[in-house]
Amino acid sequence: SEGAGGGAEGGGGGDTIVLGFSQVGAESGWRTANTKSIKQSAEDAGFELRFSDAQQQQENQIQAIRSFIQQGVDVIAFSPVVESGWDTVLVEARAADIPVVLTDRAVETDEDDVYETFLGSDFVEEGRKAGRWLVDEYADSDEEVRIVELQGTTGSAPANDRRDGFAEIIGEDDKFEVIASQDGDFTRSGGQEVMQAFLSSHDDIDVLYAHNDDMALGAIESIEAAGLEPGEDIKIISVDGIKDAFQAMADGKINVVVECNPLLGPQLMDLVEKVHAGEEVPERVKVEEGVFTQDQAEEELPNRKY
Ligand code: GYE
Repeated sequence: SEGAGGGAEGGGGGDTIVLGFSQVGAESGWRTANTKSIKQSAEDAGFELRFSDAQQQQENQIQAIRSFIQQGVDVIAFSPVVESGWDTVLVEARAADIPVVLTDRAVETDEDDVYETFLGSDFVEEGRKAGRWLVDEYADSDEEVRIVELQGTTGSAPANDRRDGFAEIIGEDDKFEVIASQDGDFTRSGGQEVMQAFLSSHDDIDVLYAHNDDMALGAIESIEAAGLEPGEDIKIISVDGIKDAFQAMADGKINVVVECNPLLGPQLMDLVEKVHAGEEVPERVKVEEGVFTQDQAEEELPNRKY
């Protein structure tokens, strides 16, 4: 009854769980795979999904969440584009008694009990994995290693955490220096443009650390356009593990990819069902992930699911 209507009393009370989901956008291969996984899993679970794409704007997400509250959906899930600025709308959801599940990215909040659980990767650990690869790679050299960093969206959890985890590890040895670090917004075009700028202001870049594959792939275009060999003249570390990045790794253009799994749909639907039923769920649910290097790329490529 109430479930399918989509009117002001669209949610709660019907048999079908109505899930409002606010997605960040469609900025990367990771995100596309994540959206697909969420849509497919909602369908498989028999939920009614109300899906909203925020085009990477926080105000669009806040608007979508308010609209879900007004519709009276059963559960709200969202992937917060940035970490801060959510308190008001989260308090509104709490006041409406609608459970909230954070997916993929975390929030910073001073409020208690404004979300049930956070399902997502450990981005600090991903940054550390990137740093550990680099420390290993240069273990036999005392020379300075000059690094440029393509950061994800400013203020987003993965950008903050991947920066911090990486800095923590390379900070143990003075020879590593991040000579430039800038926001490429997790997009190919962002990566391409910022890398071009890096290349025009520095002629001695040893390593690129890109916070995601799309930016790394965009940067490769700029590196090649500058007459340099990606993976050789400039070593490239990336995060996510989309197929295109594995292809680039098999081609020798990316050196290492730290995996970040976007296929969160099944776990998310499981958590949604539980919070809807009022069951206890862990406050934090992490995703298991690996690290892949060039020698594994060819063999791993056909196994990649995103
Ligand atoms: O790494 C990037 C995407 O939040 C983990 O967002 C996600 C990140 C992912 O745009 O490709």
